[in-house]
Amino acid sequence: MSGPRRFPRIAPYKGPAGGYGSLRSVARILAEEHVPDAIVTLADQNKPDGYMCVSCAWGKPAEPQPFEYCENGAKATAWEITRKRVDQKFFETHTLAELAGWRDHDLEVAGRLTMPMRWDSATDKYRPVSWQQAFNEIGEELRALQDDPDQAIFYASGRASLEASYMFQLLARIYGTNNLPDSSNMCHESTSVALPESIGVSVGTVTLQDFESVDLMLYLGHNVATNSPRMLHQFQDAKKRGAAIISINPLKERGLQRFTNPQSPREMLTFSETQISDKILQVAVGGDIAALTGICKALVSMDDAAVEAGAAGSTDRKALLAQTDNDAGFAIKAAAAAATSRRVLDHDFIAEHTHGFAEFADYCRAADWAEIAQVSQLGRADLEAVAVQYAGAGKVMGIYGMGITQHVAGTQTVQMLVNLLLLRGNIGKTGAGICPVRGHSNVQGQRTVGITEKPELVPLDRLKEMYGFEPPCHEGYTTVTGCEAMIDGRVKAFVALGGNFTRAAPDIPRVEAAWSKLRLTVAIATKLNRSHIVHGEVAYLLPCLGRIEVDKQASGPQAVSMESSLAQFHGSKGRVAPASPELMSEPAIIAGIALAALPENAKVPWTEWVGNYSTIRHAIEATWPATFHKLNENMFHPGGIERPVAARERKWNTRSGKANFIVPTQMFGGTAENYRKAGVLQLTTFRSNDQFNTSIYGYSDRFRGVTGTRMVVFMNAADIAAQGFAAGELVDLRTAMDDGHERIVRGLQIVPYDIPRGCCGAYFPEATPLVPLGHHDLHAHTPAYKAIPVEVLRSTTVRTRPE
Ligand SMILES: Nc1nc2c(c(=O)[nH]1)N[C@H]1C(S)=C(S)[C@@H](COP(=O)(O)OP(=O)(O)OC[C@H]3O[C@@H](n4cnc5c(=O)[nH]c(N)nc54)[C@H](O)[C@@H]3O)O[C@H]1N2
Ligand SMILES: Nc1nc2c(c(=O)[nH]1)N[C@H]1C(S)=C(S)[C@@H](COP(=O)(O)OP(=O)(O)OC[C@H]3O[C@@H](n4cnc5c(=O)[nH]c(N)nc54)[C@H](O)[C@@H]3O)O[C@H]1N2
Ligand SMILES: [Mo]
Repeated sequence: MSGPRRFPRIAPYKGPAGGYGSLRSVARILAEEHVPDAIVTLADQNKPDGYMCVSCAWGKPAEPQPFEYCENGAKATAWEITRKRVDQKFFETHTLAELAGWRDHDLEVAGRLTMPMRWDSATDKYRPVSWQQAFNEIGEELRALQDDPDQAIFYASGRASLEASYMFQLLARIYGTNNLPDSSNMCHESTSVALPESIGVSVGTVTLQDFESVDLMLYLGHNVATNSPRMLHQFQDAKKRGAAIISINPLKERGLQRFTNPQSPREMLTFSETQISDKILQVAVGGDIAALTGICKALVSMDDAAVEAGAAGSTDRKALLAQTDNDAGFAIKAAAAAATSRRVLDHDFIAEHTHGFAEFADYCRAADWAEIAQVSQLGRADLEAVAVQYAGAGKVMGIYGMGITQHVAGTQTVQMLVNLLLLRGNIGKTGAGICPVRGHSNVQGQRTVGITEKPELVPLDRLKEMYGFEPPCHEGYTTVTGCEAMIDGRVKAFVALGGNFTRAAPDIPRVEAAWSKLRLTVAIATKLNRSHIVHGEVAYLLPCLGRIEVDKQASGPQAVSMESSLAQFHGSKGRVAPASPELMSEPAIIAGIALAALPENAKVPWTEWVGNYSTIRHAIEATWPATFHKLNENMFHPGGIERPVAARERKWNTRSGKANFIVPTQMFGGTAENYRKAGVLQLTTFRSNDQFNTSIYGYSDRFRGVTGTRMVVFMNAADIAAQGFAAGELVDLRTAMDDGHERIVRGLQIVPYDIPRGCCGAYFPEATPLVPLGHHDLHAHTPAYKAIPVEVLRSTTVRTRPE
């Protein structure tokens, strides 16, 4: 085992996001992974003719920076092209029972998987198996379940290319199931359910160019410096142009505060920083609907005041100001001042393009300021000030991440943000729009090429016509319903195209227990992780090429394509030698399983596809001709191929034919159970700066000042004192929800932190055992990894070693 052996160090970080801290951190990981020369490789990252970063999904500009990568993109690259290997000897040395005691970090840092393996029950070790034998046996296992194909789940983590993903969904559907959950189910599914209802598209409407003219960015629930650092360039440029950013986040994340561009010699040498947020509103965890309601309420009352002013004879401004002085506060005054000349809301847009405004405005008028303040923990004056700034900005974006989507009311929160944008026509206008920041580098694209449990999102008729089979038309499992089915014993087989399902899904102990009872687990993966150590009765480990590696097939080196968060398709060419000569590409592995598991079907050219990926792209184009136009021809075009997004053109593919205002049904984003009960805190789980989801790179969350451990809970000093604890003390967290299962995470060290009272934070996946499976978004089924009611208990754990 490797990894830090220092005891934890907790001390506030004084540097900006980016800057020298970023360079040091990159240098450290390149050294640890033995790839000091990776700098040469990195020069190609996110370039029009290079490879697309395996970290986040942020857009790739037509005119890239000299180095279009960030600290965490460089870490992700080093993690993939590491010189360390998990070879036959590694598995000869360690039983799985022994590996079960290793930390997530230790498993992955061991290096790249090198050869196909099958678990051997006699020795409790993974043993080498030939590719063909693995395919044949997997095929046989899957065929044995064919009488009810819904016994198998085909999961995809959002990294695989459009080409591999297209083949994977076809494999599942020809097999007979729509059980195609992907990491999106745990991530932005709330977006994918919310936006079609609100504006008729499932993706954001903002392009990179829009950042060149935006006036105001409302930025909610996303940690830019850690999770999409390249976005800081757009933020910085916009700020320098005079645009404003208002952040709504329980934490004052460093990237919301200050940034030094590590690629700018001038900024580095002069230690100059850009202030990113003009204002950070520290909303309570789960308080966003309330906060957005407050802003909308202020706007509606400003607009109502304008109407009144007009009716009262708009010349008498002074009298109106005097009249409002006593009661309604300064926002109304501002409105009154403006009222003589114009309304606050964009009524032309509302009349022509939207539906449901009257009801929404009534909801806002009726909303109670006291409740808004209580749930959001934000002052009325602060929310009114945002409303005034919003009303004065021509072009506004709503940008958001997991702090918004991973809630019981996640879908409603996204729709509430859209409501706010619609009030002033901020959708379908240059420089404005809704901007969900997606996670995995191709998670959006996987949905676009059919990886979804919802059959209505896929042109089944086209698939039937092209491939001559009867596609299943009943809904498949989401992540949550899939876990329930596993726990109930209805699911027997799990085929994973990447990812680390048992660490990513909620309720880890229950899911792990069900996982180890599966008949078959198949992992197509680059690195060893917990989901391979906990395994089914029959288990295969199929190591694949990463995207940065050269992928040589019959017709020569292949390229792949993907879709960014900003709905652009990009090509990607691998450039380093494969980690092992025995690796296969993801398309080749999927084809191998398909040929072994499915009945013969000459209409599906699996082998031809593997020989030449451009033929897969032709098939993708033929399946979705309106979305994929000239994918092969233009995928290396600088800036990528822009995917048509109807809402950008103010074409609303909704049932009403308009953009819909949607009234939320609850003010708090979590559950009512134990909300505001004495001693109960709302826990939010999030990433450190030293991980990619379940891949733990190291133990330094630099920006939050936590080094050497991940077993911490961030708490407000007043809550620590009120509950009789002390900073640095070890505590246990217990979920305060009663569904017959006790959920405890033991031995977390208290870190006093600037987080609203009644809330606390901890790292994903260490705190995930606290998330009940039943605690999920009401509409989208996204697990609610944020706003989990927990109690803090005195711990019986004694720290014997770090972590
Ligand atoms: N380096 C790196 N990059 C990544 C990833 C990674 O792990 N490492 N993961 C990728 C993936 S798959 C994804 S989905 C994204 C995730 O990127 P983020 O969306 O940033 O995800 P989290 O780390 O969960 O951080 C959530 C943020 O929301 C805030 N928050 C928590 N609760 C609330 C709330 O109730 N309301 C509001 N307004 N804010 C809240 C937290 O303080 C935190 O700043 O990043 C992607 N990029
Ligand atoms: N508590 C809590 N839980 C969460 C979240 C949270 O905020 N809080 N966030 C959720 C979110 S947003 C997401 S997206 C999920 C993430 O869930 P997943 O996508 O399932 O998990 P990852 O950690 O990204 O998967 C890492 C593994 O992917 C494999 N891998 C890496 N690169 C490749 C590749 O190129 N090909 C293949 N085939 N395999 C590869 C490696 O084996 C690695 O171990 O977790 C969710 N879980
Ligand atoms: Mo994600």
